[in-house]
Amino acid sequence: MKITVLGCGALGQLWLTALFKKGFDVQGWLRVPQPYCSVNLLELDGSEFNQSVTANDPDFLAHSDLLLVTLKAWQVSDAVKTLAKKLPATSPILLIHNGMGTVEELNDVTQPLLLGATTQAARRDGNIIIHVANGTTHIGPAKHYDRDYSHLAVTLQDVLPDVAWHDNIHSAMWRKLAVNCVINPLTALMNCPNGELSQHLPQVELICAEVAHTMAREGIHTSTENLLFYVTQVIERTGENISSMLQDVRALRHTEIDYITGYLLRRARSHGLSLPENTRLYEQIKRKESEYERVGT
Ligand code: KPL
Repeated sequence: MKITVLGCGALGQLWLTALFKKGFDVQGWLRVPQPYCSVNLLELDGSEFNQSVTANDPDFLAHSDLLLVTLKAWQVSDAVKTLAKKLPATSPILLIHNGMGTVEELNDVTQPLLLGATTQAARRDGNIIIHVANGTTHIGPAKHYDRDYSHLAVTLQDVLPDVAWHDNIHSAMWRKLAVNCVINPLTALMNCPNGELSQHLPQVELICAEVAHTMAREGIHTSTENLLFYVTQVIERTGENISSMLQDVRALRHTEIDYITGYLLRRARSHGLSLPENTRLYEQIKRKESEYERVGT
């Protein structure tokens, strides 16, 4: 099985390593084309994986059975549209990123789209990627397809466990969205590790209530208590983590806010709902981003 991994950041290198070690024919795809991408991963058992992997080979792409996309949400649409022109029409594209809304941007893509939400944790430290914690990757079809792709979960489970298949992935995506709507903007604004949010539970609850309200309108069964319980568990389990949004803000990079809180607000608006707490957080992050993006241009 030939697999192209689009995006060679922390999550991309984690998958490239796992796929390579299992003997898959794999290549990376970098934004700035290069014939090889260097994969340097510090694994959970303390061992290091250093390997140069083929990259940006259009012929390899044209024969790939799967395109695994590990880019940031805001990079997905342009990059996938370009690669989809060369990928076989029947090869699925699996999108694993924070937030939602990229599927709507990829309406013209003919390949089947699969969505993934993961709790695998990896971060960059200089030139090395550290696999911080194992987790579960939930995957499933973005739309209804006549063909069944659940065999992919079986294949990927053997590569980087755990991988779970969902015929209806949307509730898993929304639960992850709830986590990101709470942890990402709050930690980015308070400049703190995830665990510190356990001291701000009233605000966490307000955000969860607004997400639960919107989810109910989307037809997804949940409650504020249920989301609050789930989100506080993630806050505890990832207590030492610096969230991806805080990392982006510290590095003066564009954040995924438009696909996290922004997506939530767009869905809420379509149901005639207003979400004051999430709107405030969204505006604060956009303001922060525009301050450094204006300076950078
Ligand atoms: O997904 C994450 C992120 O940082 O983007 C969480 C789950 C919040 C872990 O830090």
